[in-house]
Amino acid sequence: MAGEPQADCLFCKIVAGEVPATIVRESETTVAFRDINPQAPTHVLVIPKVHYANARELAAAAPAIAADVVREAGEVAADEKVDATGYRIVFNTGPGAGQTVFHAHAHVLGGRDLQRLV
Ligand code: IU
Repeated sequence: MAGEPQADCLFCKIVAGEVPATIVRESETTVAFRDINPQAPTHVLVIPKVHYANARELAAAAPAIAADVVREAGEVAADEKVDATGYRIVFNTGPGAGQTVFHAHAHVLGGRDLQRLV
């Protein structure tokens, strides 16, 4: 059921402590951990503890938790001291956008010159 842990979901397993991750922050509703394949000096994923396939489904079903994810992403940037120089929060949504893990997550990227995308 939507929102419930999925047996085949890697990020649900990280939330459950069944798969190791380098956790940098945790809140009642979110977990933030370092990406295993970092694309920038700071590359942290912020995920909701509840399972939704992407940011749109999360925001539709649990808008307060979607807001928690965005707030925690900003706190990660401050913790990592990239808030002054600038950072990017990315929600890849759908395979065509490069989404490979279908549990909503925000990438927090910083610590290098990030090219303007749009
Ligand atoms: P994407 O937006 O779905 O492509 O992001 C998934 C990210 O999850 C990607 O950057 C992976 O490097 C990252 N990741 C991870 O941090 N730990 C894992 O065990 C696996 C993927 I699998």
